[in-house]
Amino acid sequence: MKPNQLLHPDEVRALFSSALSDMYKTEVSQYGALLDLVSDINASVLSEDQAQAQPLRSAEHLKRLSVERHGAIRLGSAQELATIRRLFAVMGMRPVSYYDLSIAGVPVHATCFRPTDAASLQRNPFRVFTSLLRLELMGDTGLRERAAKILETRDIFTERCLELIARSERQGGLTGSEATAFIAEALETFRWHSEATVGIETYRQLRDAHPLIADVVCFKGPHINHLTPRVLDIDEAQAEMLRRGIQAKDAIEGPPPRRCQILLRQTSFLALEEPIAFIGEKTVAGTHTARFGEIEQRGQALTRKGRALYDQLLAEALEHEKNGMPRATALHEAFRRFPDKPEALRKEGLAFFHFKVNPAKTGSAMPDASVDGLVESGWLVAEPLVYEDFLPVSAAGIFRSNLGHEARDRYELGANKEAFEHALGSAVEDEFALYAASEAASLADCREQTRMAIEAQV
Ligand code: OOG
Ligand code: NI
Repeated sequence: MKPNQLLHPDEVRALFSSALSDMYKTEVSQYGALLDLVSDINASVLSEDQAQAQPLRSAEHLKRLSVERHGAIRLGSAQELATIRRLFAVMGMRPVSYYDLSIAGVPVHATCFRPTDAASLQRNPFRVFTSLLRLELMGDTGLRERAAKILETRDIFTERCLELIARSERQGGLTGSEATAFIAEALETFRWHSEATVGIETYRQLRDAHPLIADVVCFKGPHINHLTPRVLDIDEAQAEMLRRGIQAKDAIEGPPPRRCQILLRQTSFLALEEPIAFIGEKTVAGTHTARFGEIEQRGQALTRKGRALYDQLLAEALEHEKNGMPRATALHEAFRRFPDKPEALRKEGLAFFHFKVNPAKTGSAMPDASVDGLVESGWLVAEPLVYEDFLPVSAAGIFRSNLGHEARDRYELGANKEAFEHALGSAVEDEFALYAASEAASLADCREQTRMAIEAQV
């Protein structure tokens, strides 16, 4: 490669994701143990469960699975969010979806930065759940103003990082050596700091208001708080965590176990209590809990209609749970009404698919039939399209189980997508539109392939 040739953003993202994973391994030893556990389970699923393994067997998909991670950070100000958007853009990651967690008593709203086109997702699907603290939800105005003042004085990006972001924007990318420098500088933003920027009294007051506020406000930067590998069998992962002495949270978030996996199921182990030096009139030793481990299993993306049904059934299950039914039974009961066969998901328009031409049929003209007709006559193979996003109720459950904070009621002020997008400096993308476009592109590819095969014969 020529020294001044620009690297593809997918390449920068793959390098960054791997560097972040290496840094986190040295910071949190349990993370390494989690990666081992997940790779053991994935290997055994791939060798034993043919049905699950089939669509994942292709070399492409396996490559993606072995590097697949998501992380999470929590930011304190509009300025920080706007700059992180520019930082992630260098790596081809764009903000998708708006998540309001105030409904679950967590004073943040969020988006997910991720690659959006199929080829980039395939190369490296690294994504970061990025939340912004909503100080306006704090009742105590005095404390709110103090928190805002503390946040105003910090700069979570290095000078050099800001320069390289601007350079990438000017040049339309970074060269290999610039990308190496950029990754090293960007890692500084995600690094853990064992020294707080405030004294222990301030920390305690903020933590009493909400542990999340203390986590965001009292440190030099938005330390990455978990990195999550993707597992193929989360029930097995949950059992194995307990067998290996990892203290997993008591229930898996998301849909119940099913034949056709949908959306996202997640479990985590509890946050670590870590030593911190609090800098006041004199330095005081204390602790802070923020970082935890998480594992996820990704299923099929749902259409708007499918998602509405999911939300409705989940709400019903939570209602049963409130009335004393165990979570697993409540989910099982409620989700009886969610079809669990690929044909039903497709025919009822509940889920998105990736279509492929059946290799046995290439070379003859594809009939001009409906998609259902083409699948039924064996022309098209419908594979599930992977869900690439997050679920707000699950995310709130993950937040809560790791903040050591009792569930509180929703905040009075509800969602405020406009304020979030204003802070971000752009609109967030609509996940449903992205899945629909991806499905449509796969169909267009199928038509193009059969057309070309026939032309080649003539
Ligand atoms: C983010 C929690 C949400 C997920 O996977 O849903 C999340 C956080 O604790 O900052 O990571
Ligand atoms: Ni997570």
